[in-house]
Amino acid sequence: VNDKAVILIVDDLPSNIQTLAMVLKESYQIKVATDGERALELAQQEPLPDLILLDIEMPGMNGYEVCQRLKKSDMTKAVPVIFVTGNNATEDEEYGLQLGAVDYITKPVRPAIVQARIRTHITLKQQYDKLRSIAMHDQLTGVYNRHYLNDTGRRKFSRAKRHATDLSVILVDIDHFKAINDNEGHLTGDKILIAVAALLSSTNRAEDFTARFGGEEFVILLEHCDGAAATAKAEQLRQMLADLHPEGLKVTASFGVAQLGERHENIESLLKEADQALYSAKESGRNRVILAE
Ligand code: GH3
Ligand code: MG
Ligand code: MG
Ligand code: MG
Repeated sequence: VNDKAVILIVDDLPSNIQTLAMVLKESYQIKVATDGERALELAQQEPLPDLILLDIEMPGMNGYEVCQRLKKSDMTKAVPVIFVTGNNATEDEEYGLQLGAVDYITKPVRPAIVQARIRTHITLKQQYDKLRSIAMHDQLTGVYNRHYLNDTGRRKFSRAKRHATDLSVILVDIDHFKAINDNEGHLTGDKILIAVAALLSSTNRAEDFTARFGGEEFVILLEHCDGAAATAKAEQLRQMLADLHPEGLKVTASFGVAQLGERHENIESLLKEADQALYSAKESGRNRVILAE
C-alpha cells in the first residue's frame, strides 16, 4: 500500500515531465501522460490523482480542453488542476482559472515555489476528501448514511429510468431490536448494529451500496439487478444473519424488496414500496424476505 498523495503530470515534452518529477517524486506518487486523451484516461484510473499538473500547449487536445472535460465529469471534477505552462500572458492565466483550475504556474518552474504551492493544494484536497467521507458515512457502523442514499440513490434512479435498466432496493429491519437493547444493553445493541452493517455490505458488487436508513434499518441499492435476483440476495443475507450470532445472540431481520418499475416516479416511491413489503414480512412472522408485488 502506498499512501503518498498521487500527482498526475501532463506535458507533451518528456523533459518537462522529468523536471517536475525530479522535484516531486520524493514526496508523491507520480503518474505521467504526454497527451490529453491519455491524461483523461489516467485521471479516472486507480490510483486516482489528488492533483493534476497540466500543460496547456499540446498537440491534439490542449490543456484547456482537458481541464474542461475533467470538470464536467463527476468522477474527476473534484481533483484540483494546476496549469503549468510557458504562456505567461495574463489573459491565459485568467482563462485557465475560469475553467476551474486552482492555480497557474509558469515555466521555467522554480522548484521551491512549485513544491510549496503543490503542498497547499494537496492538503486542501485531502481535507476536502476527509470531510466529504465523514458527511457520507454513518459514524457508528461506517456504512453510507441517509444523506448519501438520497444523493446517490436519486442519481442511480434517474440513470436506471433513462436507460431502462434494472434497479432494486432491499430494505432491512432488525427484528425485536428494542428487546435486544432492553435485555443486553445499548452498548451490545451498538455492537450488533456494527456487525449487521458489515454483513449487509459484505457481498456487495462494486455498483451496489449499503446505507443506514435509520436506527436499526438499512437499505441496499442494487444497480442492474431485478427483483428476483435482489430477492435471492436478500434471502442469502437473511440466512447469513440468522447464522451469525453477533455478541453470542440470535439476531434476525426482516427484508422488503422492490424493483424499479414504470409506476415509480422517484426513489422515495421505490423505497416506500420496499417498506410496505418489509411491513408484510414483519406481519407474517419476521425473519423473512418479501418482494413487493
Ligand atoms: P420490529 O421487529 O417490529 O422491528 O421491532 P423492533 O424492536 O426492532 O422495532 P422498534 O422500532 O420498536 O425498535 C427499534 C429500536 O432500535 C429502538 C431503538 O432504541 C433502537 N435503536 C435505534 N438506533 C439505535 C442505535 O444507534 N443504537 C442502539 N443500541 N439502538 C438503537
Ligand atoms: Mg506543451
Ligand atoms: Mg425499525
Ligand atoms: Mg426492528
